[in-house]
Amino acid sequence: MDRYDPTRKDRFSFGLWTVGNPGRDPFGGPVRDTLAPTYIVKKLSECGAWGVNLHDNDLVPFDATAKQRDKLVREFKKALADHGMVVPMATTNLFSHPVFKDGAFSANDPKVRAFALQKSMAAIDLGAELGAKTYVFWGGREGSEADACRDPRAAIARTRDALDYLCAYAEDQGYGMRFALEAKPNEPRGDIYFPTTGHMLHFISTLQHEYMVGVNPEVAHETMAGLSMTHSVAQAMEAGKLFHIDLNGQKIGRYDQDLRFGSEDTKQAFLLVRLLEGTAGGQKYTGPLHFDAHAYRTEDEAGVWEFAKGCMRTYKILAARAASFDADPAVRALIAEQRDAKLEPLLAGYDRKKSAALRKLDLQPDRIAARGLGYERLDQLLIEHLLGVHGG
Ligand code: DIG
Ligand code: MN
Ligand code: MN
Repeated sequence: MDRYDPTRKDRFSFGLWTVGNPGRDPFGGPVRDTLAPTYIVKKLSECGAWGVNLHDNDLVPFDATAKQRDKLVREFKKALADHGMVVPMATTNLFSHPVFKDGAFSANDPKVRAFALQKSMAAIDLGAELGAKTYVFWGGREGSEADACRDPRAAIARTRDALDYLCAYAEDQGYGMRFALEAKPNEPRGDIYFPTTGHMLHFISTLQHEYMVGVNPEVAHETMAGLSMTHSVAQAMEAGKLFHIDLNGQKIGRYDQDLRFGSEDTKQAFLLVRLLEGTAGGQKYTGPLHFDAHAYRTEDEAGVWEFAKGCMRTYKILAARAASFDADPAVRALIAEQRDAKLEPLLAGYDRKKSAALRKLDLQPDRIAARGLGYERLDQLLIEHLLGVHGG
């Protein structure tokens, strides 16, 4: 045991599909046995995780009878209780069955859209029964290759209709759930609608129940779009819309790798953890820390649990490094230099007095331009804290 070993209070969670990933990929079949959901609960608990998430069909097979469904749910609930685990988040698989080959909520065929609503309501019922308070929508098939197949505005309108419908359903049932929309730019569709967290944040503002809808940004997906995950998450936090987060690792310019958290761009992972943990003094994220990732295809089952422990340990190590970075007096001094307590009040909240005072200032732009900002020193300190040269 050391200080980086995960505990329940760290709020780490994994989807059944993550550690249960059998290692198949578009070019090869599974390399690992399928793991039973109750076994996954036991093993995640032993690894120190707090929660386990699921798509409906991760637990209940697509063609299960009501009786089979109830038995599976009963056994799963017992495993959760036996191993002290919770279900923070649930979601619907609207992408595996061929019926969704042209999308689910945005599909041209209204029978497909009807089936997607039916399946989502049943899955929301399951999530509520398991205690999930966050419900994620990832529209993996909501997109196109032959883009003339539908007006993209129709896709937006249909998705809005579906989410307004399902928000009303969840409220009508009194589930007390919040919805979190997850963006991805492409894969498995050539282009996916609502490709980034920014697109989702605008879309949420057009929903009837926008107060109960937020986002679930994923590291790999924002990175695939060539964006800063940290900036996407910061905008979601600033809007009060970071309802959930999918943590993993990703190399830019690749397919969705869903790698172990922190295993690729460690500096970006550090900056993301620093933002989430609020070590620089800002608001802290207090929701589930979900690792939507899976072990390398090279791994056996033992490797899967090493993967899970690595996700959580790296998060805690980066959190400790961020705390030591922001406690470093040299860092605080460099960041403090950017402030001007006298001038800043004049820059927001227009009124005539303020603007008259502002316009009178002799700001001397050339003198300002000549000043060095010390960011090389600041970033070098970040690298040195990250590499363990400073701090605990
Ligand atoms: C993929 O990134 C998606 C699906 O795995 C799931 O619907 C969602 C929840 O984490 N992420
Ligand atoms: Mn992904
Ligand atoms: Mn995800």
